Amino acid sequence: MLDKIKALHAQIEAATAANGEEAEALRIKYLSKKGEISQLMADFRNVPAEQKREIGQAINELKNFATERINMLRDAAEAASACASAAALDLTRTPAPSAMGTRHPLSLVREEITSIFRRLGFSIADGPEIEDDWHVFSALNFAEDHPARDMQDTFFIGTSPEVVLRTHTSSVQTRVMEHTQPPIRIICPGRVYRNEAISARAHCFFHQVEALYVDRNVTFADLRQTLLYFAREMFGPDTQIRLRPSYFPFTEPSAEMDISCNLCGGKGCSFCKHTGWVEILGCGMVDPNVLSACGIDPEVYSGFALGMGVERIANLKYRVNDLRLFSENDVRFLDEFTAAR
Ligand code: 2NL
Repeated sequence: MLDKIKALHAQIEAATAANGEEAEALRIKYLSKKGEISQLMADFRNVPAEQKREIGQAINELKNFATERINMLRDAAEAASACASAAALDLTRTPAPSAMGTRHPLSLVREEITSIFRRLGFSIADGPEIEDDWHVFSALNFAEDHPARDMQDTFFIGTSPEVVLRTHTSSVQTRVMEHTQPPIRIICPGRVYRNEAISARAHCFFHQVEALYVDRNVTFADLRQTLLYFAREMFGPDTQIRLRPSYFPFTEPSAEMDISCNLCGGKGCSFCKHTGWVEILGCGMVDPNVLSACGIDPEVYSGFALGMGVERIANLKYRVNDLRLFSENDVRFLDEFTAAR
């Protein structure tokens, strides 16, 4: 019997397996219920008592050896076949395209506006969307009975003290002026809220970018040149601007800026209602009352400010004329901006 065990040991030591099936065949031949080693165990009953110890040990060792060796052959065969199929891969093939997200058009436009102003030395300022009456209205020279203070226009979320959702990002600028002495050169992008019924042309929230520059000797000429630079960076070097007198409580004098229609180049088309001009923003010299309210001496300093709606600029740049598209997040709409990413 010991000879048989030795012979099996030699056989198993010499065995090879080219693949998983051959390794499995070896397992069946030696280790299964009817395999050679099980057979030895069955014959073990007839071994004389004085040899049982020696032969029992030898069978056990053979079984352990066979298990280890056949497992090793199986693992090696599997690893080899994995390598072979990897070698069959074409590593130069173009990868399958994966779906990529897109930037939201309002983010694209906001970043374009802020980067133009950053090149002029403006830094970005941020502030709360939930505001108090003073930072949104009183500090900005709104009369006590101004219609914007009405529930019809403003979302009130608390009284005494009055807490509102900001209706413009000017509140960020009043906060900065309150705590900083000039020179101040800031740009304030952000979401603002108005109490309006939602339609293609109005929404209860929209996005604004406002700019503020306060220093000694800031003049309307500085404002005009800043506006011209902005318009040409944003809409192309041939863009013309014009300023029309207007009114805001917080600026004096105030103006609205038009640019030469970026669709027809100023010749007149249906987009500019055949005027050759389209309105893009409001601006003016900061009212001395606003500077005083924020603790800046209007006898020493002057400033200009401007504000624009991001949706309005996106409308001009991308011809999106229904405001609701910007907040519905329909992927068919958002996917149109893949190229602009
Ligand atoms: C518009 C017009 C404007 C301002 C915003 C401003 C801010 C301070 C002081 C004075 Cl702290 N003015 N901002 C000035 C003029 C116009 O926005 O049509 N926005 C969408």
